[in-house]
Amino acid sequence: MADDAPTPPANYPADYTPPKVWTWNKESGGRFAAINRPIAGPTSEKALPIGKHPFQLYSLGTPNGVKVTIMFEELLALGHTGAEYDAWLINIGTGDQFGSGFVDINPNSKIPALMDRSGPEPIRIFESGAILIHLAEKFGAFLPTEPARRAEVLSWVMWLMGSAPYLGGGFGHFYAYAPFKIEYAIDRFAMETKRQLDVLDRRLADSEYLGGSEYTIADMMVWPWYGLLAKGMAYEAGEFLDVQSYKHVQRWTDQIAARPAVKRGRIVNRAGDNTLPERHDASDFDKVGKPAAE
Ligand SMILES: N[C@@H](CCC(=O)N[C@@H](CS)C(=O)NCC(=O)O)C(=O)O
Repeated sequence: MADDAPTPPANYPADYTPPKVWTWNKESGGRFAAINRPIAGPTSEKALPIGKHPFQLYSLGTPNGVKVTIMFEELLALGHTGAEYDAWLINIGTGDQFGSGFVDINPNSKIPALMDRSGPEPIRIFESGAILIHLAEKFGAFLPTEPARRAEVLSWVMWLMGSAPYLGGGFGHFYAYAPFKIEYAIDRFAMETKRQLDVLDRRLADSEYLGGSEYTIADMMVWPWYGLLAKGMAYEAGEFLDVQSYKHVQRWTDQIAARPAVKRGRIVNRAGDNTLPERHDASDFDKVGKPAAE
């Protein structure tokens, strides 16, 4: 190295170099350390409950879970009575996602997971994007059939599946959940998150919804992540990311938040005031004391 070359920054811990082969010899630290592990598969025998409706959803009201409850509530609001569903709570903090019954539906041990029991043979579906596409195709709703419009919607659906892990697993993890702050990691993922917000902002400057002039599964996929981020409701990072400057994202976020089905869907599988930890009937919303009028 030349004498005037800048000194490279220290690793953290300063004496750390990655070993030849990584081994799981300690908890990683951070908010979700207790449920992180480097192997898949069930850790306990645990059957899942089955309710009375054609669709059995096993989930939690996180941004990934909310996509599906919004879709069900939107379908029901359109009059698709065949979209009635039971929503069961999967507590990922206590490891419900590693029970054998859940792993049978989702070998990836993550919510949301859906059993479609409406036909002669039950169908399992995991990955929120696959679930929304399955429901959209089944009910012929929220996914255009005309090739160009359909391609646009599916492009945004896949954009979300590829982008959200940078927001949640990247920015959210290092900004809010990691046991200490690492400037390099926060800078890297803040830059990417802002770039993604700008992608959405430019699209929404030209188009009322992500897929075009109609509300579709693309909006239902993206809103729970980037809409909540835009309102400062994710990672307490509104000011840090200057979310107010994304004006078109703000307009679209408010428009979708005002939909009655979205208001219902976002309180399902959550604990706390004015929420429904489980949902087994449309009348369950009355118990919350805040039924959203159509
Ligand atoms: N790509 C998946 C992501 C699902 C996901 O990450 N779910 C999280 C909650 S938001 C989870 O279940 N985490 C539990 C774990 O990692 O053990 C999807 O869209 O369905």
